Amino acid sequence: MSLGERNQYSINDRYVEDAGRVFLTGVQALARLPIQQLRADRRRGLNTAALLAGYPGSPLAGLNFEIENAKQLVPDLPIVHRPLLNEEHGATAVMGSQLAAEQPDCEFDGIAGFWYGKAPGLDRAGDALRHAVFTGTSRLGGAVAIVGDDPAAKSSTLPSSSDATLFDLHMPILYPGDVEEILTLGMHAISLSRITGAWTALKIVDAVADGSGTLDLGATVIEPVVPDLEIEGVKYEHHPDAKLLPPNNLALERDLRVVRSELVRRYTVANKLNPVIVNPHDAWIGLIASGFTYHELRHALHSIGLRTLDDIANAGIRLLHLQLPVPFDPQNIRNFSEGLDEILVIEEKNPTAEWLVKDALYGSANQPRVLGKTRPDGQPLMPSHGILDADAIVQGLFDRLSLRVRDRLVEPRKKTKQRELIPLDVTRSPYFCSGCPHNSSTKVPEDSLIGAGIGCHTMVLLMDEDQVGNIAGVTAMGNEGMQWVGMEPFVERKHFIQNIGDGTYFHSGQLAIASAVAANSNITFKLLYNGTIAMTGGQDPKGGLGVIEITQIMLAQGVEQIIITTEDPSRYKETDFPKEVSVWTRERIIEAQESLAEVSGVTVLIHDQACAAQLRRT
Ligand SMILES: Cc1ncc(C[n+]2csc(CCOP(=O)(O)OP(=O)(O)O)c2C)c(N)n1
Ligand code: SF4
Repeated sequence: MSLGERNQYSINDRYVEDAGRVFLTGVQALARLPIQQLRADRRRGLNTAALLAGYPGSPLAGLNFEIENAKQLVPDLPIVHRPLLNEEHGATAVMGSQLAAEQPDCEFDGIAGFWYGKAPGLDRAGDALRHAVFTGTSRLGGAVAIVGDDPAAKSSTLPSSSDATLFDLHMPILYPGDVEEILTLGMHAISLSRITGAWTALKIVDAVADGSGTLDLGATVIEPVVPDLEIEGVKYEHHPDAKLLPPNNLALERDLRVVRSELVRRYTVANKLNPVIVNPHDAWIGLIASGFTYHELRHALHSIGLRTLDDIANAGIRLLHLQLPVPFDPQNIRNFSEGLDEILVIEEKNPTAEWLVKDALYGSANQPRVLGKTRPDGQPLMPSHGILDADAIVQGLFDRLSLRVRDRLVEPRKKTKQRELIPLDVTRSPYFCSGCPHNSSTKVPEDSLIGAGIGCHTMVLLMDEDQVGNIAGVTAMGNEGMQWVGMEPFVERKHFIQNIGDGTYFHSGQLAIASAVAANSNITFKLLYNGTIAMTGGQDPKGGLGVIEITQIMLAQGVEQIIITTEDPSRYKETDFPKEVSVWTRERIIEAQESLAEVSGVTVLIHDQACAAQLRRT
């Protein structure tokens, strides 16, 4: 039924309905996934539940908010959302959801577990996820890591692509390229995890998370094919096992590398997850791409005149769409390569698939030339940095195709010449919101050396030294101040000021303060207490505490002295604090830092002022 044919359409249909056309963003499709899975389970007579856990400040553009919205619309479904203090805690909670099904008092047949986080969260949670992967998943539960990649670093300190990390974590990667594929591949991710006992990963790039589309829900229903599960004469069924000491952990390793990975291969083949889209009998070149990059490749082909699948076939191109790019079936690649002169692998950042293709073909007769990041003469072909969109793909693609079918191609459109910019009297770089507490809190005494922290206040990197001090750069979240521990013994300067947001403090930063005490460091942490995880959309920090409680923890950890600066000192009573803590008006923030710099050891300035954007929202 089309949207127009319906008498009424409600935006809630995207979560409530099971059939018909709905409009969804990528993030909404992710929030719909557990609903769709539990409904499919109920149709099969299964009494399953779902757990979603992660760090709310590591959202895929507000996934945590969307999960809450979706949950409320389906009160009949047992969906539990547990935003936690940081990413590794979320990963371990999802591991627990798989262990729950092994307990005799478990109330459900299985729990579908979803971990969510951005690429830095994946890096951070690596150890926790590795433990969860070894432990494995339950037959009617399943565990999926939803990983947000930001290849152009639009909202991150570093550009990211998680393929190599996920590969190393032994997680098969399913890579959707649009909203519909989020649902189909998301359903496969759960099914694959249940059948094989392996954790699976859904790689979501920002363009797909932020994208949107209207789709027919019927097209997202999958009927998974269960492959042959017999290994060494026995039908395999994984039982999650977290007794991770020898000899059990070694048995689990064998099981993971030998058995579960083989079942993943069989599932991929049985469910035709890596289809050959175009296969002309006279193909001379093969193109391989995945997810968002596959769709961008199709745009690039379109822009040089190969608009339809027939055009592509007539140019002698064989086209492979890897929906599960890692690990793929080597035989699949060997079949694909038959009769080809050349294979071009188009993937962002690391040449992970390119290496796997070469590995699959190594030693086979008449193997085609495999290209990806470089041309045969070693010159760059496909960029290994930044975002790999159609514009970035098209020239290299055109050059390779021109070798044989130049007459069928249209010259790539030259980039329009950059228009000359008229110089303005005023230039404006990104800046804090009006009324932002960081306007006051980032003021520093002259000649200070400052560590920037993660959060809105990272923008000090873009600001004048006169205003925010000499910035020594930024660290990974939770490591604030540790760069000074490594610098301090080797420089004449005796003191350092480190900015740290309260969201970061509760996530992991409090350990950095304890580490600085352990290292006898001479440092002032400036805790920018704005009451929210502001930069990622204004989430509540989980495990958050008030200023008074924080001062108690810090003093117990060995912090020497604390000054609280605030616009309203009457907020606190003198009796709230011991003698090491004092409350000053925010106008004295520079004097406060000068005073703390005179104290040897670790000192803290807590700037207590709410996020202005959050105040406007509430
Ligand atoms: C390990 C990790 N997880 C998540 C993020 C995403 N992230 C970027 S900024 C930020 C917010 C930090 O909040 P807070 O420390 O309170 O500073 P504010 O934005 O409020 O100034 C987060 C969570 C990250 N960079 N690293
Ligand atoms: S969102 Fe809040 S903390 Fe971030 S710049 Fe705006 S007012 Fe400041």
